[in-house]
Amino acid sequence: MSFKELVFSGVQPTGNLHLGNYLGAIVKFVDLQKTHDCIYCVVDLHAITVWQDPAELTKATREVTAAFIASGIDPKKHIVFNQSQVSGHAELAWIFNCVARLGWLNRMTQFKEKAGKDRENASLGLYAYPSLMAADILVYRATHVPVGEDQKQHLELARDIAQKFNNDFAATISSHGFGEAFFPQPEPLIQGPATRVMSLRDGSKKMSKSDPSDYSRINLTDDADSIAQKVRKAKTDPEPLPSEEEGLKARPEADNLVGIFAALADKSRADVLKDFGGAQFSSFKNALVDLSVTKLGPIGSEMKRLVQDHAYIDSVLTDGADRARVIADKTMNAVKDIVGFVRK
Ligand code: AQP
Repeated sequence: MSFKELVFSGVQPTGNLHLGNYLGAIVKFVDLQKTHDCIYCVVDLHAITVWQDPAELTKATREVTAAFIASGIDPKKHIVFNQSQVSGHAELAWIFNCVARLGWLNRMTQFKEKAGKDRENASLGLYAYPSLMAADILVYRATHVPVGEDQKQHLELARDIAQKFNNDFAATISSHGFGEAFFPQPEPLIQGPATRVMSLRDGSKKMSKSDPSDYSRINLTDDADSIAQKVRKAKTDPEPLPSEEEGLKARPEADNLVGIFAALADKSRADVLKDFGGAQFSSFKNALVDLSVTKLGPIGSEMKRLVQDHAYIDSVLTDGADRARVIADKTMNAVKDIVGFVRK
């Protein structure tokens, strides 16, 4: 069965939107607008799987929306909204909780990392997070999902859930005229030189919103001075840059900075090394500061301007939610018929 191509992805409103979120996800969101219909969601239901201060959650929701728009996402041509305004996400997630197996969720490494040692005290929502993520995608029957490398396992789970739903309900899917499969197998789009941007302080750790050190990440709202300071303080090793990619192996910090440069300049790592092979980090870092400030500066300024305009941002989210709901409701009506729920 073929499905109409549709892109879906989400970003959590949990503060400190950083270069990893930008290069791993948002840049790709912007690109995909040229070729696909796209739905981009501020996933506030995901955010509350760990405690969020309500006022901060509201602020961060507007900030992520502003980041989308400032980066070049067009909320008129595509759909931008916050998850909690479309109840189909939570409804479908419950049905998927009854399709997914405990054994599948037990294998999720992100839960293990985020719950840490105090697993008994983690929220049930944090455990069920990947089932909600499957619902986010599949409530639109989306076929393509641009994400960073860290979301690969969750995407695989979404595919397993879609497959099991299609198998478990094969008879009613067919009798209601949906052919052999109701849900598509969503494809992860994990491409380019920066699918996993690492911490500037430790090349073995992912750049992350929750890292206590602000020097570990470049925030989208950082000004030119902060960007310069963070890049100049970024951990490196004593060797000059290699001329070939092979030479980046076993040099995680060098690999990370070259990958960031490549992604910002829209080049390959190999091309960056053609220009900087043999250079000392001091001169490479100067070039990286210039490039980062040129690329991120205008986005940060536009974000700061947009977040002040609550009325505009909230109208984008409400308008997007109205349009998303039309698609989600259609899916939910079909799912309810397939599962056997009585409805109006
Ligand atoms: N370091 C990264 N490199 C590349 N892509 C990344 N993404 C996140 N970090 C990196 C991608 O950004 C998108 C949105 O992420 P999210 O907001 O849903 O949540 P996250 O992955 O939990 O972000 P953080 O910074 O890692 O938060 P904490 O600190 O809470 O764990 C996703 O597509 C993600 O892959």
